[in-house]
Amino acid sequence: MVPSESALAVPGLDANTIPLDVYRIREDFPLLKREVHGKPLVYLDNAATTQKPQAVLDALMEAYSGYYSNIHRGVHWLSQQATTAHEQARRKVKEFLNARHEREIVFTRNATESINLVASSYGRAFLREGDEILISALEHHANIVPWQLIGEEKGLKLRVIPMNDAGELLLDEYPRMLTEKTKFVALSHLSNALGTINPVKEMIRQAHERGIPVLVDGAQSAPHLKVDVRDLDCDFFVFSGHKLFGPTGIGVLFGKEKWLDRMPPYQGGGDMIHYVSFEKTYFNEIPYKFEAGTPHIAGAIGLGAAIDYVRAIGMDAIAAHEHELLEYATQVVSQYPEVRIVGTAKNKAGVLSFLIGEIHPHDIGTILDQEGVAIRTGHHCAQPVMDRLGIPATARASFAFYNTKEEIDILGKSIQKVLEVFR
Ligand code: C6P
Repeated sequence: MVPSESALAVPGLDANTIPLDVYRIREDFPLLKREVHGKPLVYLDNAATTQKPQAVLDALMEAYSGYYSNIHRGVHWLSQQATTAHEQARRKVKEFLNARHEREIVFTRNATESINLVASSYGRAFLREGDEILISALEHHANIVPWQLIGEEKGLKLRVIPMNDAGELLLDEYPRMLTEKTKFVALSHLSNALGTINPVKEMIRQAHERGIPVLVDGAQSAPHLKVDVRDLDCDFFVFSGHKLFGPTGIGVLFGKEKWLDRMPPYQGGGDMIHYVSFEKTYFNEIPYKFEAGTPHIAGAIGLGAAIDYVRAIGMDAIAAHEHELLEYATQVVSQYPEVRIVGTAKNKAGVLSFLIGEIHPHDIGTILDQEGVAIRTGHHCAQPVMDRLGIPATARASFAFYNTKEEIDILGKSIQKVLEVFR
């Protein structure tokens, strides 16, 4: 098959990317077949969470009905089956991210917990009063508040790389902000509020030139772009299973072995120990040192199935399809002079934030819902982004590989409805 033109237009994508068969793929998602308010569901809230393919639902069912047991504990057959499946999932995550070793993959609840783990553990071990942490103006609250918490405890200063009105970071400012006081950089890879893709590889290179470690918040990038933590050379990378077509309650922290080895445990309890006495406890090796208590066993297995699923489609094909949807949606909503797109970075992924005249985004969301169109409205847990742009909220359509151009046409017609209601 010949790649479509827009597949070729995506920066950094392989020109031989084969377009995906969206109508075939949709058959794999039971929920996409349902109706809402008597209309076919148009699910455009994928930045909040994603729908699950049958393969993930089957893997969950199989985990609970076929070999469910606690892991790392039992000599019995079931426990060994469950342990093997759980550790296989870790291997799939390792391969998905191109990490060097399974030891670098810690299972958490979600991206938020992964960032909290790093802020708390790395912060306690390595950060001192007066040190500075550098984040960006585009961060989700999950990559702001954990740093404020450890910052208050240890007397750290949070500094913020500014952005322009299009939602692009001011990259000329960035190297100037990396001073001898900067001891950690934490950056979102893809902004959930505006869709901006940050040039994290180059930003990591500049931080590393000065010996500063970098965490990448990949909550939005891992499901939509090909991620290679070795190529990025990031020290930490986090994402959530539920945004990657996997279950809720399972997340990932990738950390370079050299850091995870030296960082203290985040939580104490079972499984994270090697030996416990009342006098002293010896901790387990990584990654188990960071996985206290019974984990979300089926969740990890379901995430493994989701990774198999997206890899079978191909991350390049996914990125190309979503890029095409974003371009088409931008064109469709731009027909309405009342629509203002919020976030116009040159390098953007499948997030379209917009306003319609003076209409409150919640009203937009409510009218769209009546048409069967699910979008998110509000500040998207990125209030500083809204403050910077001088707006309280946006309406946000966010795309996944199972969305179609027909669905975007319905979004367009629904915007027309909003205009008619408020005219
Ligand atoms: N953004 C959105 O609608 P959790 O909740 O831990 O799975 O993900 C947190 C998170 C961290 N970073 C970024 C860039 C994110 O977008 C999110 C989650 C959702 O935009 C829910 S607020």
